[in-house]
Amino acid sequence: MVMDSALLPIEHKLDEGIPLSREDGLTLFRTPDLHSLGRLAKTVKERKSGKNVYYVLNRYINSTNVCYANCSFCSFAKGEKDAEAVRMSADEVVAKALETGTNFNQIHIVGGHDPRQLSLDYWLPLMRRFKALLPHVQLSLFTSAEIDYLARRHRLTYDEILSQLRAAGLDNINGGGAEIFAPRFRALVCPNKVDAAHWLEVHEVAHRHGVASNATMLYGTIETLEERVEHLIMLRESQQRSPGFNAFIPLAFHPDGNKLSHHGWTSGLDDIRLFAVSRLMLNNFDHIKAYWMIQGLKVCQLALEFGADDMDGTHGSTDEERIYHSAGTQSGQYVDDREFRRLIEEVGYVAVRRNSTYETFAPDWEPEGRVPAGAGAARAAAV
Ligand code: V47
Repeated sequence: MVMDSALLPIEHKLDEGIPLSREDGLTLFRTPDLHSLGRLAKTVKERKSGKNVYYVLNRYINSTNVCYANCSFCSFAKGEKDAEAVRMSADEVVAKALETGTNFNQIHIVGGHDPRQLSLDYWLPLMRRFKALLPHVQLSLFTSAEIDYLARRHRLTYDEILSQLRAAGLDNINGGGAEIFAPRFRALVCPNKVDAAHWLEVHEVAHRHGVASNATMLYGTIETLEERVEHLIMLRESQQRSPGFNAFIPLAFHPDGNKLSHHGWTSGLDDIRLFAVSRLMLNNFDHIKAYWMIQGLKVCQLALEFGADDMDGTHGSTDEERIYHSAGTQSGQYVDDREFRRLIEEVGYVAVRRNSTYETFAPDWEPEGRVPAGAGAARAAAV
């Protein structure tokens, strides 16, 4: 098979388990030989996870869209007086999570920099309620940008706040808020959000408290290839310092209704390349996630040939994801678990049900016992 000769020394390093350099990263982003790039990424991925492709039965909730960070890629954020502002009470969040039963393994909640809702008084009791009602469900809450906001608001160190969040049941921190770490990018696009050093520090402290996490990269706006590569290397070094990242998720820019709309959609080829390059650069990350709601089901199936080994969550049939739907995604809100498994098996992989920390379950696993209807409110009062 003919291969771009620039990829040969990279293939050698991959075979020897040598981490790739910045120059290698640029070569991977620039090679015209997408097929060889994909083959390398697939080989590396199959060394890690074989034919397994992971998915989670989860509930996805955006508990608030009130946010004053004012990031220019965002179509989701609203001011608190805005007619479209949504701010769920703790009871509403619990009721939403229980709406379609209890057979799920993760609750994924992301909100915004909301001065009212982003407070420990709201979150700690809510997390304890979830753990009392749904002990089998892992809490995948916040991005580290939200945790940084919470810490500053309560004048707590990251160590102090993460110890409280862990004690209340936090299992995993979502990977958002990373965007592109380069100071140039953050100054132009998200100047009011946690900087790179603090984003990484939140995750590193969390990992030391036994809280797992994910990492992301927002691509397709003003970032350079050098900035993408640097972002991946900073994540790799952070994982080296304080392991605990499970998955890396490339986030394709969605242009509808935000200040960066003129950049348009990413191409399918750029999406595929991102999966492959991140698989090859992040040798110390176990999983690369192709999140169907972001790149779409078909591109995510292709991504499994280009290094991804995870398709994220089914979501609940009454969930309403807002971040990507307000920015124009054509993906639906929900894929049932049988269809999810079919999508994975159809392209030659083995569908494996997991939770946030990648413990695995039989496809038909169900939690013991049932939460009676109305238990959310009744039990909540007691907790
Ligand atoms: O930080 C916002 C991104 C992130 C847009 O951990 C956008 O499994 C593209 O945390 N176009 C939040 N991206 C989402 C998040 C997440 C997503 C998927 C999986 C996981 C995980 C976590 O959404 C933000 C930002 O980077 N985002 N607006 C947009 N218009």
